[in-house]
Amino acid sequence: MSTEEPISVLFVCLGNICRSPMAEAVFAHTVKKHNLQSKIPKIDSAGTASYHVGSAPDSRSVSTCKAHGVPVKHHARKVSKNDFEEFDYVLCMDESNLSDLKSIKPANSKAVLKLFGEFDPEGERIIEDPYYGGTQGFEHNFNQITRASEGLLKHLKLL
Ligand code: WE7
Repeated sequence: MSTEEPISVLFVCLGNICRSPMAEAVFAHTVKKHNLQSKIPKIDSAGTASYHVGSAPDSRSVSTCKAHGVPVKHHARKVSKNDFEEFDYVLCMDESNLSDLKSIKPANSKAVLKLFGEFDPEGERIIEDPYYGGTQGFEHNFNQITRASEGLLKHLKLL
């Protein structure tokens, strides 16, 4: 019998419509693939900006995920102080997200706040904003997120 506590993970980007819902979907799909849902039962995403709250993910994120057999279902929400109590890991995409989150994180929060790209075995630390670029940016994000998802599970000693 396992004695470890279940782990919860929150992914964060700017608007919560491109990178973080993709990360949520890909990581959840990876967790399911390895039958680890009982170890990581809570996976969500949020944005640092309120601009898109309530919106569905960007159609380019949805089609990139769909092309790789990964379902996406999310509505944008804004990250809150409380997320730092609710989640063990708060993983973001770029240095701007990281600096915004550092200013929100309560001093007593034990959440691990990091760039998701820190878990990429290829060492690509920044998952860049694809919003004003072409579809290849989304494809590149998808590949980074796929590698970092497996890397995170290895870090957690679940693979
Ligand atoms: C983005 C974005 C992204 C940039 N998703 N938006 Cl226009 C705007 C204004 C405030 C907040 C948001 Cl979220 C948005 C729409 C959504 N990934 N990236 N905007 C972006 C990129 C480079 C320079 C400036 C911005 C606003």
